[in-house]
Amino acid sequence: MACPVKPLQLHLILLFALWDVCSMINSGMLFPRESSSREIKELNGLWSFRADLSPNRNLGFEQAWYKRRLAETGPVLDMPVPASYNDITQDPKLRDFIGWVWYDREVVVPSRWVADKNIRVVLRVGSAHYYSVVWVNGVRVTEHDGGHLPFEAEIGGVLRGDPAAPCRVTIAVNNTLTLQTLPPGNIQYLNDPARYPKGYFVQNTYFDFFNYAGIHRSVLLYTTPQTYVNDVTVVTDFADGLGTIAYDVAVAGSASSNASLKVTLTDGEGRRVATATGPNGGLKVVDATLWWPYLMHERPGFLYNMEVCLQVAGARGEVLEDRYTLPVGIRTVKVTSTQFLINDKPFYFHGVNKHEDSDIRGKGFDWPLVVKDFNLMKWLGANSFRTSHYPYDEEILHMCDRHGIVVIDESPGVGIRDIRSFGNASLAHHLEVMGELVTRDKNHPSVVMWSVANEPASEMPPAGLYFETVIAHTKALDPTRPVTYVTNSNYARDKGAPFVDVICVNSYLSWYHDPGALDVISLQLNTQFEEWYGKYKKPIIQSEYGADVVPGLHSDPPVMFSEEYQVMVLRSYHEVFDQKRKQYVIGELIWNFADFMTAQGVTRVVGNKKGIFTRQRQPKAGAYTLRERYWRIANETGLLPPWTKYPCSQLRSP
Ligand code: BDP
Repeated sequence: MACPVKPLQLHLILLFALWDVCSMINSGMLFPRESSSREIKELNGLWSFRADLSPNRNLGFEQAWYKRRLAETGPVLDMPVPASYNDITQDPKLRDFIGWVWYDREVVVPSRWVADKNIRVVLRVGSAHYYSVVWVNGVRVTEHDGGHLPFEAEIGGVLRGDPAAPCRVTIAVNNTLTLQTLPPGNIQYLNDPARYPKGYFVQNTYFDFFNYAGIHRSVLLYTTPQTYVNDVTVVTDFADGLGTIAYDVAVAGSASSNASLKVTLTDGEGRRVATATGPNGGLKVVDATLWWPYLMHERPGFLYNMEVCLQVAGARGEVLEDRYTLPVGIRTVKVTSTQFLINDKPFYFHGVNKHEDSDIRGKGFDWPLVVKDFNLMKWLGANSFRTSHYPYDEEILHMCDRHGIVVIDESPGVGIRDIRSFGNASLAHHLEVMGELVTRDKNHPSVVMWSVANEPASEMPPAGLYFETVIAHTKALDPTRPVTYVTNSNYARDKGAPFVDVICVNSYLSWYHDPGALDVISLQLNTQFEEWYGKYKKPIIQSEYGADVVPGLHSDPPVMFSEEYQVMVLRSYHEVFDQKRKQYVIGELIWNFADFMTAQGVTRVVGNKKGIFTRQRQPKAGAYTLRERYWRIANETGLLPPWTKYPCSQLRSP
């Protein structure tokens, strides 16, 4: 007879397994937080700005604009940070500009930060699109390839070089895309002198959103001690009411080998619930409160606080400390051949696809917009969204953690459609981006799945090996979450589908296919699901569907672009979802939450109009259809707090 494993032994085995996982996940880039040992100074506001309009866009480097104040080398504009620069002025040249733009500003740095050699001063840029080079007082401190993830540099050494000098930060940003960037693009010179002026070029892209550029997220300075908490990784689990948090702390700095570490977990009321010592280990939480999605449980988004306290002895025997607090949600994610399980309970994604996009700001982070969008998602009864088609600001993920909004976290791998974008250089960059993304977002309980790409040319021969490699790499970085990419191709030719955990499929029936033919949706959607499931036996999310609406346009019988037509498309899809969600369809994400700006083209009327909200966040008729449905599903499947029970009498039909 097999020797029974006692519960305690089981937990130890589990914890050891989780520690292994923790140590596999990448290191670095903790979200900056204030603590007794860390200070933050935001550099948001007005910066000086100039686009380099020279023919080769290289004048700024040739004349070394970073060596002096930008205002001393030519005319400058006021430019808000964070914001895209494109829609800030009346100048069409700036809206459509391609090449280097230059930002600078001076910062008053507290003299204590410079005088105290035990302080590290870090300059952090939340994101700048696409390629950035950063100087402090004319010294190049870092550069970064990629438009949607943070980068930073320690600048204490530069500041101490001349403590009397003001701290001038210069950032040059270039939005040129190549076949090896993510997303890819290419510059095409139009050389016909009869049709185009000399040197005329355009940037071709293979994605459907405006290539907004500039410094899109917060720029800040933060401090840490010289020996500091460089990274924290947590992996959570639970069994029989006992929650487990396996943690791994990476310490950096000269005295890191002598550091001692204490980890303290507190609950929402600040009560201490578990402690541990050492750089890695496990916390056990008796009667753990789990992290649950919005509308799945009475208490969604529960977070503990895990404080890491690092101590080292200073030169004079004094104790030097670093403290960093990470919010932690205890939850598990699993996938079967027909279900997506959160905390071992089936989870159905009833949500949206979004963009970081709004009037004037473009892709610039904006708190009022973020909070409004969360209120709208809650109003709608949405429990999830996909970060189509690039990683969003980390503040948004913190909101998701706190509100229980589930996230499919997507890389900027959108529009990989040219065969040359499947080469080694592209692959190497894609792996690097997945590393940066997982490093940044690995601890967010709201993030339940990685999406490595959207609608790549997955039928092309190199796609199989390419995506097998990217997906395997992502799973090696984070074995705790499923991985997908979002497809739109014919299932029979999809080379990457064997490697994903969940099939995410986009389709625009009665729109791009059979325009106007609402009566084919049911049959075609049914065929789509049966074929994908029949071939791969994996759960399926309808990751995009929808129809453009010019708000206020009405037509009965419905015609394309009218509010009624969008409603009919949605209802036709919903009928099929309702049959298939009893089997293997695990979610539906509308395309799109709100109208958004695109490049100009004959199929776009001042942007993509498939939003259920306008770009100004006013509901179209489709929003009410979706709201009625999402609340009905939530009432059927969730355990709702009494105050969220949706009174059906208030539902408005279009
Ligand atoms: C899908 C793309 C999305 C587009 C959408 C559309 O994934 O980025 O915006 O089509 O055309 O295929 O509206």
